[in-house]
Amino acid sequence: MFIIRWILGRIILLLNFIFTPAKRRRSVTEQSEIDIQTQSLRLYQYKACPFCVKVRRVMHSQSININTIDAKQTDHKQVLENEGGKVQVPCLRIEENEKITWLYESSAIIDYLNKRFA
Ligand SMILES: N[C@@H](CCC(=O)N[C@@H](CS)C(=O)NCC(=O)O)C(=O)O
Repeated sequence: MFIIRWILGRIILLLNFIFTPAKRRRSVTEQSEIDIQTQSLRLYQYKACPFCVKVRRVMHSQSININTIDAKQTDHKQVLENEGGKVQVPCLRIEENEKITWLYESSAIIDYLNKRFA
């Protein structure tokens, strides 16, 4: 089972690499404004999870630079479970006005990114 999942993960990464979407181009000023806003976001993810790849592709195509956190690492996984509520990726940690929100579900994350940055 582990081997099959590992192979599927590599295929997903390969296809993602081959069909990398074009990156959105913004003016330097506009991009740096967005980069400032995205500093307060963290994406908890697994490298080869298809739902995480889906979110990362949107980030790439919209030139949204968000720090990614490897939730396979025990310490990060524990933070996700204790603070977010469950171990499920992708999960977007949003820090806004001293309030932290943990947004689960790839479609909800993509909606949020599109509404805020696209
Ligand atoms: N409906 C969710 C599905 C997410 C999902 O199933 N993620 C898997 C990884 S691909 C997960 O977090 N599983 C829990 C675990 O690995 O501990 C979404 O669209 O984000």
